Amino acid sequence: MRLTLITRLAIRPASPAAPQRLSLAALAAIVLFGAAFAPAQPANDDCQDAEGIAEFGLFPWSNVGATTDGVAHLCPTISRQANSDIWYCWESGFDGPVRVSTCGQTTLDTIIAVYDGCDCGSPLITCSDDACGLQSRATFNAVASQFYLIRIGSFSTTLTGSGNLLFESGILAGPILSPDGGSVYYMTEAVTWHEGQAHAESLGGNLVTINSADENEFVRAGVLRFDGADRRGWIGFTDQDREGDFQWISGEPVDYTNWGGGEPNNAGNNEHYTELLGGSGQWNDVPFNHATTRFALIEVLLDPCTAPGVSQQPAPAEILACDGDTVMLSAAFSGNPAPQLQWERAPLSEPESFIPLIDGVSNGAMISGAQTGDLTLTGVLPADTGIYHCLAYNACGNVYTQTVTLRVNLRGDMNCDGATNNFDIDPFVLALVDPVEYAATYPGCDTRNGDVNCDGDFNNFDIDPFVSLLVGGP
Ligand code: 2F8
Ligand code: CA
Repeated sequence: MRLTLITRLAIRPASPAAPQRLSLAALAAIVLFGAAFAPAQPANDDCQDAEGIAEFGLFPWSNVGATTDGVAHLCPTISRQANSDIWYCWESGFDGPVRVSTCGQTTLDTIIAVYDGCDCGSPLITCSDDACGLQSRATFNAVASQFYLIRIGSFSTTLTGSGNLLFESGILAGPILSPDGGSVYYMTEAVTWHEGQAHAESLGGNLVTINSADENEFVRAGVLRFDGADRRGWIGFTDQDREGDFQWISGEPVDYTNWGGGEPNNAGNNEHYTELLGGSGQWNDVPFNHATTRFALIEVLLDPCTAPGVSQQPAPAEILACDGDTVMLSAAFSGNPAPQLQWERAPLSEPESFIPLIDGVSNGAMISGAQTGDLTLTGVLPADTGIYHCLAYNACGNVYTQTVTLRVNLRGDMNCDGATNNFDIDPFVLALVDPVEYAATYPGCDTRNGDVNCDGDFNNFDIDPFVSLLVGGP
């Protein structure tokens, strides 16, 4: 503006009566006046000064006083500069389609562009000119914690203004569970069929595959017209690979079609993508970038619920431990959804009486992982002797692992009276020198109680540790 005034002043013929001094004074005054009242340049006028914003919500902006610094042409569909552009660096907190718009948020005729990253020069993802009157709305697939440059400008080369930038989920409907429970549907806004398919993939699915008249009607009435509004929607049916050979982008077999009369007709020789008409429910082939917005009808197949199965059994089936040992039992399971787990224990004398274990101290052993695949018993004692198994359960069923019988011997308790003391000396010697006589004298008693050094064998190497145990030595 100031330059324009100076230029006009310069080319205006000077009045012969006006001394040069006055012209200079006038010029200075105008320059000062202009400087005082020129609109301030927005702090985020230039790309490198993009303002950081995050998450969904409304963000006020003004491009009054902004200069134009972005590339001249945005999208192939908009042969127009985003004039007086200002910049934001938006961090997504969302995985999936996101809408950024000025719709209903300004009276200025806007253009919006979205770039993949906040480095100036990041590649363009998408842009929008008139999506809702003269205002703009761009929908793109965002990844949580990723950054995106957002550029807002005027369509006009002279007009600027202010308003809000609205970030919201691009999912307009859904998830909507299918009647058979096998999939969920979503609807997002999409300008092209390919953008719609990209939205679908970001949600883990595809543009919808329709396998029956019932599904066609459910998608038409329950998804495309979920709020009653009449629309047209993209479905995942395309002959992009071979003219006339329509296939589902999901790869599912073609077992149902609902073409309108005379369709598909490949009008103009470039109709390779299919729309579902919200009124009749019939299908029509159209170009991928059909000028009027088509909404993306998306289907995400749900994994079928499966009962748990044991993929790793705890082993071995018999464990002999010494008191004080750490014992680990590991199991793994299949199943969808992932099953919940619970280790249980039954006494040897009542092998059916399982009691769930919880993390903490039980029978003297420190227990952890009682509700995970890995049960750890730290510092086991004879009282931890028992039968162990793990229960896995989900909404579709349950399964038990095989059992593991754990025996924890009391070191040196050779007469099996539950204590280690001097009364164990004679049976200890007897067990070493005459195991048969020992078994006859102490029926049910296990010579492995004599494995005091806990090396897996009962032999002469256990004598010194046994003596130490009795006298309270190391
Ligand atoms: O008459 C059916 C015919 O109508 C239009 O073409 C004139 C449709 N094209 C678009 O909507 C772009 C055809 O797909 C449709 O077959
Ligand atoms: Ca057609």
